[in-house]
This record gives sequence, structure tokens and C-alpha cells, in this order.
Amino acid sequence: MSALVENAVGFSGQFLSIDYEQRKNYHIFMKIEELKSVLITGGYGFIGSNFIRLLREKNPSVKIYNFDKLTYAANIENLKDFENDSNYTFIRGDIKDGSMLDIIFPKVELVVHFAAETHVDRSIHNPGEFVLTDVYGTFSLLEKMKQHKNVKLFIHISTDEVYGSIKKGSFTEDSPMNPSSPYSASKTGADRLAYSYFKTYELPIIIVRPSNNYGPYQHVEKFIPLFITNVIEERSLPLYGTGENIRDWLFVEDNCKAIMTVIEKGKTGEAYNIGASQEKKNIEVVDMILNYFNKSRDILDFVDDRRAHDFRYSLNWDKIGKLGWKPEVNFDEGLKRTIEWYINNRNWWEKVKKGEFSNFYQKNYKKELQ
Ligand code: NAD
Ligand code: TDX
Repeated sequence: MSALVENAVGFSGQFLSIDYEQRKNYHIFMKIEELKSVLITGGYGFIGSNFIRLLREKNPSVKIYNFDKLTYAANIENLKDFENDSNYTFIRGDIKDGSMLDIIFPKVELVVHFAAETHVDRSIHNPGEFVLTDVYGTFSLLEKMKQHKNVKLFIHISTDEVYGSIKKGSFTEDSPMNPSSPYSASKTGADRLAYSYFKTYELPIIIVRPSNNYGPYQHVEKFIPLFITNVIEERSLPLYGTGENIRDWLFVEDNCKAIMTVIEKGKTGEAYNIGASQEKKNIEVVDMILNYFNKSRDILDFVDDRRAHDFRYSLNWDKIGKLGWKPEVNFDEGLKRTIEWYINNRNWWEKVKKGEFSNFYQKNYKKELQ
């Protein structure tokens, strides 16, 4: 791994300069295929690693700088095949540490900011980490945007959870924010801070708000991978409450393509919802997983509900639809691909489950994972 860490010397990239004033409400018109250098924060996590993989597929020569702290949520095996990629550089660092960021910012024309603490249940046990990483970490990156004017665009990855729960209908980008967990409240702080740096300092910033992602490389703490791997290991499935809560499931590759659409065609200062229109009750998702494995509901364990458990997330994504994006993978197909990935990559998740996760499991579910 250390071989991948670069000492930050010898870069000779050229940057197109655009009038700083013109960045306000500006279409940057970057083309993914023509990008020269990108900083990805949190690139060893679930969505970040999928994004890097897709980016490399679309642009074989772009210099990719993956800046990641390697928290419990990261997995360097997610990008194992990038170790011999001479245009890929991993920098281990904390987004809260501005001096580390000063090394990378002069090298890149685009920043895509995924790094965050992301698990709602962990935010209930340990909210401070979420405020520090999600809010202060984003602040620290935005300050670097102010200093390093070579960066042409900053994409902030927010979440559908900023709007809170909705019984009927769907949230548009202009709906009021009403987060309910320390995770979603921290993400709301970061979302608005990003907007404030566009508005106040006229920085070229775009915000995206994706719905629940699923797919390969997702940490086993999240609902779908936890339930798939627990079925494989013949463990019980800890379903919160009655299982009636609803999420809109977006296949991770579709989300990555949506982010790329926004990079290419989005307007600075705008927010874009990324939904899938694949809403399911949790119990419906469980039934689909059980059905795949030919198991019955007997292994379900109805556990105490999550505190402040949002009932339903639902996004109106017409705005990004107008940029020409739409989801391509329906939930039946995406779930099958996901289940098969976890069946075929048992080594990947068994290691994760044996480590720090077993302590978290005990704390969260009051039950041994062993
Ligand atoms: P993840 O938890 O899988 O990965 C997070 C990554 O960020 C890890 O690699 C971790 O090491 C890194 N990181 C954490 N703190 C850091 C720090 N201080 N400095 C540098 N790196 C740090 O997350 P994910 O599910 O891939 O989510 C990525 C982003 O997308 C997050 O901002 C999340 O809020 C947002 N999002 C996720 C979903 C989803 O369903 N997973 C949906 C909507 C939005
Ligand atoms: O053990 C569980 N039992 C259970 O019933 C877990 C882990 C979850 N659930 C339920 C809670 C939710 O209704 O499943 C649903 C999905 O839960 P998570 O996978 O924890 O996702 P969610 O809370 O919806 O948040 C996710 O989507 C938005 C991501 O974790 C966030 O990072 C993202 O911003």
C-alpha cells in the first residue's frame, strides 16, 4: 500500500483558466473523457470505489487522486486492481487536515467529495464523529477551494436524508430540509455549507442528493449486504420495527453515472436529486432476498426499531432527468447482481465481519455476531 502513496512532487499539469466571476450559475461543460486530473475523497468506500472504477473505464488516462483516511468503512481491496495503474495515486489523509489537502489541490481540475461517516446507526451511538467529519471535513475542503483557484468544479455528495421522511409524494430540490438523525443533520450542515461557499465566495460547486445506493463493495453494516451475508451464514435477520419503512433503491453504477452527468452538464450553485423510482418496503426487500436463497421468513428477527427511524424517502428527480440521465438497472436485476457479488466475494466480507464490525454488532443489536 505504501508504494501507492505519492510524495506530491513533479506534477506538471496544465489547467484551463476560466474567469472566476463567470463561475456563478455557470455550466462548466467538462467532458468525462477529456478530464485530466481528479481528486476523489473517500475513494476506498462503497460509492467512491465504484465511481473510480467507472471513471477509469470511461477515461483510461485521467490522473486519479484518491484521498482517504481509511476508516473502518474503507477497504483497500475495493481497488486492488489499481495498484499497477500509473495514473492512480492513493493519499492516506484526513479531509479535516488542510495541510494534506494543500498538496493535492494544486494538481487537480475537479474534486468529487464522497468522504463521510455514513451509517445512521453509528451516528446514534457516536454523533461527534459525524459532526467532525461530515461538517468540519467538508468545511476544510471548501476552504481549499477558496485558496486553489485552479480547481474548476467541486461536486459535493449529499443525500436524500437531508429532507427527512415523507408519507406521500416526493421531495424536489427546493423542499425544506428536515433531517432526523445525527448523520442526516450533519450531512445537511455540509450540504448548506457547500451552498454557502457557492453563494458567498462564488465558487463553482454543485450538490447531488442520491437516494439509497446498493450494489457490490457496500459495507456489511448496511441493510442489503447485512441481510444477504447473514442469510449466507445462516444467521437471523435483524429487521427494525415492522419492516414497513420504505426506501428508494438506486443501483450504485446508476448513481455514479448520474454524478458524471452532473459533472458534464450540471450548473454551479444547483442541487440535483438522484432517485431511482424503485421504492420498496424493507420487508419486500427481505422477501426478495429470502426468495433468492429459497428460505422462509422464519429467520427474521424483529428487533427494536431504530431511534427516529425515517419512514419513507422519496425523491422527485425530474431535474437531473432533464440533463439526460435516467437509472438503467431495475431493482430485480440489481438485487440479483448484488446477491451474486456477495456470494462470489465471500473473502471480502468475511474479513470485514470478523473485525471491528463484530463489536459494533454487539453494541447495536445487543447480540453476538460470532
Ligand atoms: P462509505 O462509508 O462506504 O465510505 C466512506 C469513505 O470515506 C471511506 O473510505 C472512509 O475511509 C472515508 N472517510 C471517512 N472519513 C474520512 C476523513 N475524515 N477523511 C478522509 N476520508 C474519510 O460511504 P458511501 O456509502 O460510499 O457514501 C459515500 C458518500 O455518499 C457519503 O458522503 C454519503 O453520505 C453519500 N451517500 C451515500 C448513500 C448510500 O446509500 N450509501 C446514499 C446517498 C448519499
Ligand atoms: O439491521 C438493519 N435492519 C433494518 O431493518 C439495518 C442496518 C437497516 N434496517 C432498515 C433501516 C432502513 O429503513 O433498512 C433500511 C435501510 O437502512 P440502511 O442500510 O442503514 O440505510 P439508511 O438508513 O436508509 O441510509 C442509507 O441511505 C442514505 C445510507 O446508509 C446513507 O449513508 C445514505 O445517505
